[in-house]
Amino acid sequence: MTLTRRFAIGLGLAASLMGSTAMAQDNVRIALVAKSLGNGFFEAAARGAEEAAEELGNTEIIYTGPTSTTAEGQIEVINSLIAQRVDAIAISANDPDAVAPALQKAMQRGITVISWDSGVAPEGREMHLAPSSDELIGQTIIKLAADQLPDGGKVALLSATSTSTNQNTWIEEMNKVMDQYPDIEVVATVYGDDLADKSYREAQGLMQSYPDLDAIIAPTSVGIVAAAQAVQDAGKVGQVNVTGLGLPSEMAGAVESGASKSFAIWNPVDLGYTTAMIAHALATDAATAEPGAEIPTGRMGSVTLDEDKTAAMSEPFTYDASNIDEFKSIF
Ligand code: RAM
Repeated sequence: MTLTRRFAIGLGLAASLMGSTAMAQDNVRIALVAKSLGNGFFEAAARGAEEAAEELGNTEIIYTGPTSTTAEGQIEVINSLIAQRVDAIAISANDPDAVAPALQKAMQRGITVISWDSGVAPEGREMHLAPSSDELIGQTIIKLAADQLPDGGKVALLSATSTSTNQNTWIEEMNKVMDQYPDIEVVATVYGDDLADKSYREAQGLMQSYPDLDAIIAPTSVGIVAAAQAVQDAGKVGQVNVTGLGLPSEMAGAVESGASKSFAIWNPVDLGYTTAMIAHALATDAATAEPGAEIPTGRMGSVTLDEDKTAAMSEPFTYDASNIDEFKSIF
């Protein structure tokens, strides 16, 4: 090889390296932060975010989160994302307040910060995307239980973590309409922390403490599956109905066994897709997060921010034996 040729190859290599670096720098890097990894709900949302990235082009989704559902774990993740200088952080928070200072630091460094699914306190984010109206979700979870209890009965709540913004808000909204259900008594609220084994043990504990329990309402996709398994293992199918919020793909067995008569959820793929679209629009200054702003969201249309800079998506959909087969392969 001649010197000239070697030089030419060297130049070419340098140019292509520079080219790829420039391209990588041009990419809009959006971090989608889950409450924890290994949760099918967040994995489905990440699929939606990837779909948005493909449509947008030059966009990279960094799907990440702690291994356990703690605010401390999320703070570590946020700090590492700040160090990586991502363009946007979209987080489903394990605690609305504890993660706010780290997110404020991110915003100070010019990173777009939004919350989705489980909100961050207003000072820690530019806006929040809720999957549906909180009132509607709260009303839906108690109605699902009540519809199976025409003569009333005892129900217990199996939630996620005790600091989880979304579950706490939904339970609050549920409590506001309990006067419509005078024959239904909520006997306990326990926390499975969105961990399968803890949720399972908490469900077992509920059945032991309240042998005449009629229903477990789990407004968490992890808790509902664990509760249904606990009911099946305790031989209480037909006695304790498990309902709340879950994924058809994960609840198909529970509906088949009869442990769950019905449950609800919104489309997590659409939620992740919309989150990524919004994060991209804000990070590229195509939109600004301010009250009244209408932010375009690709195939989902657009969202409009309210006074708290929160937008809500569609209504939750109910799944039961009549339609679960249709949806179990989708999410
Ligand atoms: C779990 C998480 C998530 C919630 C769903 C319904 O996966 O707690 O935040 O939205 O359940």
